[in-house]
Amino acid sequence: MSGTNMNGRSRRLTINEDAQAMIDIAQREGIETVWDRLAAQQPQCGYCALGLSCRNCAMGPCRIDPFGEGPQKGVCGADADVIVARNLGRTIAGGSSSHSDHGRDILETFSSLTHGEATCYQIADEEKLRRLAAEVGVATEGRTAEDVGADLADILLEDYGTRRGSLSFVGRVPEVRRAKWDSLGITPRGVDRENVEMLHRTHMGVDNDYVNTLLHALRTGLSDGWGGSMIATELSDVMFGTPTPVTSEVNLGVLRTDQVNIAMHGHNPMLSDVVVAAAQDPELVELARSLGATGINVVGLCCTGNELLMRRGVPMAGNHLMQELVLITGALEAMVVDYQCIMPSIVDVAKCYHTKIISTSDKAKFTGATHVSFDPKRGAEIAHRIVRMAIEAYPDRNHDRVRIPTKPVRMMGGFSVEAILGALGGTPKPLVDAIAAGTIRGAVAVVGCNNPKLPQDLEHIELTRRLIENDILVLVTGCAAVANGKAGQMLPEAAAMAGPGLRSVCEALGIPPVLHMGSCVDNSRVVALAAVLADFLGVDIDQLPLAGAAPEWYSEKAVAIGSYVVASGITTVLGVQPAIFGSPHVVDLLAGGLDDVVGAKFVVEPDPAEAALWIRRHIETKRRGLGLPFVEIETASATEPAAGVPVGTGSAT
Ligand code: BF8
Ligand code: SF4
Repeated sequence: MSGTNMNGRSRRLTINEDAQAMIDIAQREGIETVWDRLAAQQPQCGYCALGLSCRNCAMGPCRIDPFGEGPQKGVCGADADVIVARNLGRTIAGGSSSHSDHGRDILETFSSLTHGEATCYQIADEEKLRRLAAEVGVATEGRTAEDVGADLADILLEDYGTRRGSLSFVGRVPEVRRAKWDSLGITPRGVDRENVEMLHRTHMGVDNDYVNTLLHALRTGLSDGWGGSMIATELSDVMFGTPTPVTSEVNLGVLRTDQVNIAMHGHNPMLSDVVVAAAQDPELVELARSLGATGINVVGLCCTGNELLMRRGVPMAGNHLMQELVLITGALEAMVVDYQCIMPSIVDVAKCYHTKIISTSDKAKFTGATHVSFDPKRGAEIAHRIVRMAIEAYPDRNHDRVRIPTKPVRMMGGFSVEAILGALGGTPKPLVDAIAAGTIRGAVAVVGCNNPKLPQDLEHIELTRRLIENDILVLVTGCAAVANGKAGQMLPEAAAMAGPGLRSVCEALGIPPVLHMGSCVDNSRVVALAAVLADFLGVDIDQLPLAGAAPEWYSEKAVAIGSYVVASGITTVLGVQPAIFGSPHVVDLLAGGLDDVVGAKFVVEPDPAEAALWIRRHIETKRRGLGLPFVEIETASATEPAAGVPVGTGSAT
């Protein structure tokens, strides 16, 4: 659309036509984006990339020389192992806390709702509410949904503290796995407790044994996956509805030239859901018309976009690296944000247009943005105000600068565990039978972010393509799901891209070979599904032919997810190297020794072809272990991480 090629730079940065067009415009018009800033940061700090720098106290900052010539200990005496383990522990606590605090916000609103406050929210799935309540021991017979919900909320609020021996949803974990966690001392007790303890242990002079620190890091991750994130997912389902299959559209083509466009960016559905409702208010639609627009178009970005797509079929503008580029369309009246993964730079990009950046969480203010403090108890009223602000910006739009570069692609979402089991007739048996027969070899969760160090979406798409064509079912969440959607891999017709076995199953059920399970907190659905399959077969999760992959991860939250997925027994392949390679001992533990204790480990493989081969081999090994028919996969080359120069950290510019 721009007619310019800019020496092919944009084609190296992203595989998507919509993003390429916007990057070309940004470059032509001198608008700075994430890729420019990544280039300006080169060379990035090698000590930090290896995890070898520490600034946990004022005797530092310290660094360890990876070549053995300079200092081998920090001022306090901490060596490479201690420093790398502490840094990783704090990273996991950062990610786990983010998901869990999001979960707490949902939980507190749910609690208010059961006490007759927060009246703009409802109990949308009472059946699920009663099921969850019964699961954690709340009496349900003859009681109102509100009374049951109030007791459920109290129990889950206690899960954040330390009153209980272990988290409520740990009861979903197969007994044999729980016993493993108990013997390692990593059963998560309280959500806040594990995170606070991680910060305590990593203060100078506390936990100076890297193995001990890393075990607690796993427990901290588990408090996210089976705690904060799971609470966020389950109560969002209760309040907003448990997702069922739904078709929508994705990429920048979802914006409308003749409508007020509002992008919802961030994570928490409490805000985005009421904004979607307000945008349908006839009074506000009429206001938009009176100002020359034909209507109001709400679109999603990142994980709150996934929440809206999964439950409401709201179209998706894009994933992480699209947040600046969507502004460059000139077609957005407002970008409304809550928290997490929102680049501060959006305020500067928006200044080049008429677009309002509206921040809403008192935890997440952006200098230069308009702040509208969101209070769930006045959710509907505040959402109206926000939509009105967007509409009032429409007359300021410069229509000559509106550039919507592509037509949208259709995609299907809505595959909650309940929806997947529903599609199978209410039991995992058909899926287990298909896996046992080898029609489907196994399943892989491909999750996580975009990272500007890699060509946007390339790894997600290529890894997924290779897995489905080899009859491996792919489950996706977060920004990965958006990548697959843009590539057309998430439609029932995409069954044609799958191998003959997976194709036949998808065609029989009318489902895509790549199932969208939701936002990043919804990775809790992935581990819950794994637990259901393991229980059905009477085995532990690590025996199942499963794997995880985070090909383009960037966020602390992704590290927390990886840690609970691995601790739950699912080996996970990372496409970007984590900052641990300064300690060969830590690498050996995470990429090797862990397998002996939790039955899973981390693998780093940036090449999607190699990653797919490694995963296929892993899945066939698990099949063999279960006594199922297996095939020998031609051996993949170097796949396990080894200490050395980090990969996946160079600039793609
Ligand atoms: O929680 S996948 S870039 S938006 S961290 Fe962020 Fe990564 Fe996207 Fe959602 Ni998840
Ligand atoms: Fe240096 Fe130790 Fe302080 Fe870290 S904790 S900054 S290694 S003295």
